[in-house]
Amino acid sequence: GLTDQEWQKVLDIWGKVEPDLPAHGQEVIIRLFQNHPETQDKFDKFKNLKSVDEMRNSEEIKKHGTTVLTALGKILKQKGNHEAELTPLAQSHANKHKIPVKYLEFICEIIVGVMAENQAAAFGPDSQAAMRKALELFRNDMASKYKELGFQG
Ligand code: HE5
Repeated sequence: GLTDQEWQKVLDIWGKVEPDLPAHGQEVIIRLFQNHPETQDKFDKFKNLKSVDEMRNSEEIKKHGTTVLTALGKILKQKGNHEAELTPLAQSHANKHKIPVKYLEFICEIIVGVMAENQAAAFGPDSQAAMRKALELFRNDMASKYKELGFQG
């Protein structure tokens, strides 16, 4: 788990991201599709978007990015006691959307990267390390749920 100090760092930096969630979310999804094109195939809605320009102009991408980061923020705020928030997410991502753990790794790394660019001053090495730990905990717990559900993600 994380120490109280580490959670403090995670929630401090998240507080800086939150006012600008749609911009961060949009960037995260676009970068996920650019860096890992196979992830785009999981989205029926977004499969047809070819260029970065088209992605930037898609309100749906911005909306989905906001949805993803809102869900993640709710989980982070539980400071590890996120069972109630995680369960429905694991169920839908395992059973319905079929999102491998590897894709969760991709998106988490991109989230850290986008935060580092947009919040350079506030997101120092110790904050980055704390955020990485929190995201690792999230992924590990998702992976355990996947296993329970029989999804070899
Ligand atoms: O599952 C839902 O609610 C419990 C539906 C809305 C939702 C989706 C859908 C939410 C809240 C999240 N995702 C959240 C979330 C947090 C982690 C970091 N996601 Zn999600 N997703 C949804 C992730 C990570 C992640 C990685 C990848 C490749 N996710 C995906 C893919 C994905 C897909 C395909 C969908 C459903 C399609 C959709 O809503 O398209 C607009």
